[in-house]
Amino acid sequence: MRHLPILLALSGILCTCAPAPEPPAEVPSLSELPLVPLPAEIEDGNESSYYETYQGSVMPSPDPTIGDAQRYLLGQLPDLVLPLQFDITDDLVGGAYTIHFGDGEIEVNSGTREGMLNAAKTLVQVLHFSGADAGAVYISEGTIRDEPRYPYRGFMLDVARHFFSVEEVKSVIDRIAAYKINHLHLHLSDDQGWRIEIKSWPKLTEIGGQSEVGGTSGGFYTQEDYREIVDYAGTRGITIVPEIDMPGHTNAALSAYPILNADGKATEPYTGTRVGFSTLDTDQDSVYTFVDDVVREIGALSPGPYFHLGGDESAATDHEDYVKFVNEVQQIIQRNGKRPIGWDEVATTQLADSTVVQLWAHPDYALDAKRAGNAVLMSPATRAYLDMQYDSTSRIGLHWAAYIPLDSAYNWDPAAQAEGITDDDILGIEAPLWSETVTNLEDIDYLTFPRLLALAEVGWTPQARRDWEQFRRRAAAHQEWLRAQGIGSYDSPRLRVTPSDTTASDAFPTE
Ligand code: TNX
Repeated sequence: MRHLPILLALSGILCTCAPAPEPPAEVPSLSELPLVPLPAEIEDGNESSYYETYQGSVMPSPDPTIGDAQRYLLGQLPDLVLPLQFDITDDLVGGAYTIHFGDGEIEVNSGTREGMLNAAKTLVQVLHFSGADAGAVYISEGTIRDEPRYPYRGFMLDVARHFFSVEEVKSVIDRIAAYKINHLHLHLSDDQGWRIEIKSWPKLTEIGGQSEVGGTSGGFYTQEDYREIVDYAGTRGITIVPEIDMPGHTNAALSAYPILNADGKATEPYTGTRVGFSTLDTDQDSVYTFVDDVVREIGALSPGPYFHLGGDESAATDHEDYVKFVNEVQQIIQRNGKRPIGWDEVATTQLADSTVVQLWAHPDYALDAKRAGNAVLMSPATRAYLDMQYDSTSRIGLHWAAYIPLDSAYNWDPAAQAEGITDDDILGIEAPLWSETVTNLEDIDYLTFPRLLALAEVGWTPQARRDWEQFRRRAAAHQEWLRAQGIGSYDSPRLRVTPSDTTASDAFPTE
């Protein structure tokens, strides 16, 4: 174990150092705190411990393994200085970390930047639910030993059907990072709009960026905007996954460049919500030049390993052409140094070794992917689609896959979605928010919260530790906290039921 100095240290900070106040009558044990997602293991001690907190500032460590976690904490709890020590412990790999509370000191251990950031996110919740915002704090002694079930926990924002500004995307990043979501998939193009500047094909945004669903004016990210999003996400532990949906879902590109179209004519901009009517001309060399330029430019702006090629609902492409196209595009992505991801239909092509198949509608295709030795990302529309309505009274959202009340978003196991697919085959889970009916941050919050909490826990917490009744109580505490932060979480009847109302699901009011 390499020890690094106490980092949020106390020296040099002026304090009045009053004696510790009497502990409150009840200090909740660590395992009673409403942490979401629930850590893998919590060991409660017998005592509670008093932590002096100070108003002050600290210099984050120059070592990013620790410094980024410290910056995250400072961003969440400005001016709160705690007796907190970060130690790099090489055997805690991936997202794993431990936090030990005792003797007036908090010790955080991890071997990675990601693990330290996860620890910081847990600490923010521990401190909040222990009342640390008020100043000094009592916290029960004990140890949290935590690691994620899956390495990939994602949220997808469709910025194509409706465009969302850089500021809105940053707000989304802040919200999802708190629940240890570590990938933000941006659906950057579709029939209704092209949202990212490509310098070698400028009309994509000059023309294709102007429209959106409903005929309101769209928008796009300049490459500088996109970089700003990538950096903002990165410092909060989130990797951006760019998606350019092809060969279908391409009307915006076809309206900007007639050369991409089989008949050589530009299409009209499209502002409706139909799918499956557009296709790139898969027979043309210039189409592959186009794809290569787009992948190269976006890839150069994206430090993350993935490039999502879409590949869904290509009803206007002959299957033979679809296979040829997706095969070629996987090669282009790999040549540009990235790992392809595609919606589950891409499993009908010849999968490249590294391609990840994202299950949304077809468990059979996911099984084909597993058989071919490829990893699967779980986004079953009936559980994980945040654009599905909670019930028939939801003010926005669709319901073609299902109504998804909160317990339905919680009560599923990614390893039980397709016969034969186990955790070893699963890279992680992702919760997509398609934006046909979503126009602003308030809409995003309404459909995302509290369901994202359920999905974050599906992706993080060991299946054996997950329990709906227990989650419901923790989620209710978060609902209150979200609201206090101005985040308009949907008022789920599932959270309004009092704990004495037992577990009978038919006791719930309709959602
Ligand atoms: C299906 S899911 C789509 C999207 C729509 C979504 C609406 C998928 C790969 N394709 O084009 O926006 O349904 O829920």
